[in-house]
This record gives sequence, C-alpha cells and structure tokens, in this order.
Amino acid sequence: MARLLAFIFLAVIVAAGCSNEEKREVEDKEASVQLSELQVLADELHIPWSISQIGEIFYLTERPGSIVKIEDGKRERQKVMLEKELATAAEAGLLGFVLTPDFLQTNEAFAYYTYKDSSGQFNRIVVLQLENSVWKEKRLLVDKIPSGQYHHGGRMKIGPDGKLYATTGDAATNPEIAQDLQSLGGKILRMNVDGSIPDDNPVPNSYVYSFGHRNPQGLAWTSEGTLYESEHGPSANDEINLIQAGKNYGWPVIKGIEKKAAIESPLFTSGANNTWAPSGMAYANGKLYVAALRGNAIIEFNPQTKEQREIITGLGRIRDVFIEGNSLYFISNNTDGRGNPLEKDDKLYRVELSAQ
Ligand SMILES: [Ca+2]
Repeated sequence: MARLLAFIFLAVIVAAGCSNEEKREVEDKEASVQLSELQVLADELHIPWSISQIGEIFYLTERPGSIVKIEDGKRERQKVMLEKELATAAEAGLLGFVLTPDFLQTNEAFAYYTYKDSSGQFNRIVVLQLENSVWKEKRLLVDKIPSGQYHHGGRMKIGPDGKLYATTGDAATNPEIAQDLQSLGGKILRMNVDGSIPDDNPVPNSYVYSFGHRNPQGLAWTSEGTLYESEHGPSANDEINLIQAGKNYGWPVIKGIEKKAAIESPLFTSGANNTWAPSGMAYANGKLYVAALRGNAIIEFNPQTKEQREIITGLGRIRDVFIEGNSLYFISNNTDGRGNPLEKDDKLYRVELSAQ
C-alpha cells in the first residue's frame, strides 16, 4: 500500500509539473520515457550515491557511510566498517561502489571513500567484504588520492577491458594538480582489480588514464568500448567528454568551449549560463543518460547527432543512473542539504526505456 501511495503521489507531482510549462509538455511528448510508468523501488534513503545490481538485488552506497541492500522490495541498511574515519566535509564520504566480477564467490566489492586522519584528508580505493550483513574493509588498493573542501570525484566502474576505473577530483583548493601527472587528483585512474598498475596504461607506472579533470563523477562505455565521462565545470560549463587514454581534458587551463592545442574540448557543455552538475551516467541504445543534480533531471545525450533532452524531471536532484536491459534505474539526492526533499526521500526509481 505504501508503495502504491508513493506511486500515486509521484504521478501527481509529475503531472502538475508538466501542466505548468508548455515547453516541458512538448519535451515529454518527445521523451522516450513514459513518466506515468515510474516506479519507486525503495525510499527513505540517506544521500544515496551509487547504484550496483546483481540479479534482482541492488546495493546502494549512502554518503554518510552505509550500504543499503534492496531485495524483493525490502530495504536493509548494512553497516560498513572502514579502517579510516569517514570525512564529513561537503560532498565527501562513502562514494563510488562496484561489486567485484566474482562477487558471488568472494562477497567482495570495490569502494571509494573520503577519510580524515592526522596526515590530512584524502580519498582511497579499497576492497570491502560482506559477511553477515556487515561490510568490512579488507584490502587497500590506492591511497592518498587528493581531497579538499569539495571535489572528491568518486565514481568507479569496471570497464569492458576488465580494469577498474575511478574518477578523482581536483580537491578544489589546488586545481593545478589536475595537470600534474604525479598527482592522483583531477584524473581518471585505471587499475587492475588487485590494485596494481596495468602494463598498458598511457603513463608508464602510473594509474593516470586521462587528466585535466575538475570534478568528474560519471563514466559509461558504449557497446563498442568508447568511454564517456561527465564532469562538473566551474560556474556552469559542465562537460560530457569522450575519453581517450593519455589525453588532457583541460582543467584548469581551459573551460567550456575554449580551445587550446593538445587539449581535448568537451563533446557537450552546459554553456556558461547553465548548470547540470552531472554525476552518474549510463549508456544504452546509442545514447548517454546522465544524472543531473542541479539540473534536477536525467539528461539524454546522443553523441552521434549531438542532440540532448531532459527525459526525467520533477523529482529534484538526481545522483546516479543505471541501465539493465530495458530498465533505467536512478536515485534522487534531495537529502544532501542542497535539495528540497519530497516525502520519504531519497528514492530508488525504475522506469522502462521504450524501444526506439
Ligand atoms: Ca575540460
């Protein structure tokens, strides 16, 4: 009954939002997603950050330091025991999370978190193991990834090459580190699943896969293996980039549509007067689906035609998006102090992508 009520409540919100804006009505008619088919799979989440799925089970990280398991409509909040104290700085905490390829045998997952100790504040990538509904930090893969007041990066995915990729931020106070190949900040990192450096990384003996990033929080590969990334720009100028090994993506040398030799310009930008605050992203059917926090939407980008449109609106801030088959899953992020929580926020939603 609670789920049914939540569903009706949402349908009313979505309908009200649409009738107020003629422009949005037009967009909805063109949208591939039927908002009336939106389902809530879980609610009362606390700043959820990352979606992982295996079979019918979801694991969501919550930034304050827990993992929520969702199975058969039931929500179980699982404790996470870390070696270091979780940082409480803005945007910091338990961020990226991805189940290992052999999770069913090992109960292990990769996690990215921000911590603070006597040596300062950093991010690290670790292996967690699930035992009796408690996750424990088992192994350290990469430590002392720069952190600061903001911009901790934090998205992790396993690529089609079987390597673990992680996005790291410029730590806000010292953006020049994004251009410094000796620093792990402002980068996309690539590693073997045991934490070692792959022999074929573009910078020898380095985790650095690409550099010049400000605060990247989204990664997605096409079925052909092309990698795209989403990134928070300075004062708007958010970016979607096509990522190639060893390339420089510009920050803080250039921003937005500015150009410079030997620097890659973004495939899409939000422009100087518009902010998406893009976070998690997924790829399906030739399109990228990007969770937008400030944009309060899921935005669909077509890298071939360069078209873009909002396909989900009216639910507030969106943190991550995940596609399995024809289902698109996403989590809201209205409890992070920067949004206006709806009743029982935050939530995990599902909607069917229509065939096009
Ligand atoms: Ca850039």
